[in-house]
Amino acid sequence: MGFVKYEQEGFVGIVTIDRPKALNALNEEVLKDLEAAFDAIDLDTTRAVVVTGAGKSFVAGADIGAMSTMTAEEGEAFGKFGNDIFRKIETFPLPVIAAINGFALGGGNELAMSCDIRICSDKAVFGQPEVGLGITPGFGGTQRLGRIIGIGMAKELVYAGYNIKADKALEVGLVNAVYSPEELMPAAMKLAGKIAKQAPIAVRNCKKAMNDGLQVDMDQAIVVEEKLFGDCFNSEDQKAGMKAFLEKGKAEFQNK
Ligand code: CO8
Repeated sequence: MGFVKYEQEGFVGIVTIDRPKALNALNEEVLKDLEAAFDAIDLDTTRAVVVTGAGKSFVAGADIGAMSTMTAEEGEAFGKFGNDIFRKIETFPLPVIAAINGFALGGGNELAMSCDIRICSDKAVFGQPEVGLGITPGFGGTQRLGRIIGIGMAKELVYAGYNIKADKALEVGLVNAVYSPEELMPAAMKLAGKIAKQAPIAVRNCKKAMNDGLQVDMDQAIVVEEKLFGDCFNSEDQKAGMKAFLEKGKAEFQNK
């Protein structure tokens, strides 16, 4: 995992894209390392994950040098390669927080959007500049941006290809909060820590219910929720959480 670092602090995993010389641009190797980092996460001992970038960039996009000589078939295959990994992150059983420390352009914004929650530093810059390179977004940008910020603003950003700063990203709902660079990781860890204190099976079921429900109509979506709600009652943590409430205490959840 040369281009991706993994650290664990308590129940929180920290994945850092680490190719600062190229502003953490995503080539096949970086993407493979990113996938390997997620594959290695221990679901018994981890309850939330934070993704960030080393240096002044989150991820400045897919590697333009690597893409520059691709054929149509190779381009499609590279798109699928990245999409499969980003979909793995989007459907990863645990909540994933993107702590966006700098440039989140093209594939970088797409990586951030495959995470559940985005927070950023006031130095962050977002955009889908692909049309300026003669391509469409290829790691989910044409699909996720409209779902997150609404299709009207998404079309403006994708067609015009201009970048936006952190304050605008907050205004359009691309990020939930903006911090100074020094405050960003502590804020990400605090939020991850709050998530990690909740009943882990319930949190995982919430993620699955919210993600899966978005794929189907409301009648089916409600059934998705009912099943995952019901499933929580198989857990010891449901019993512990409710017992603690009734006894005016606080449960220490066991992820069981
Ligand atoms: N790919 C490859 N190298 C990159 C990339 C990138 N996306 N971004 C930066 N780098 C490299 C630069 O080439 C430079 O390398 P070197 O030092 O060897 O010259 C180094 O990183 C530092 O970059 P700069 O000197 O340009 O740094 P600045 O601070 O002056 O500028 C910017 C920073 C504004 C971020 C600038 O680097 C930039 O515009 N980068 C490109 C951003 C971009 O267009 N990203 C979108 C790429 S397309 C994409 O992501 C499509 C995703 C879907 C793919 C689907 C596959 C088919």
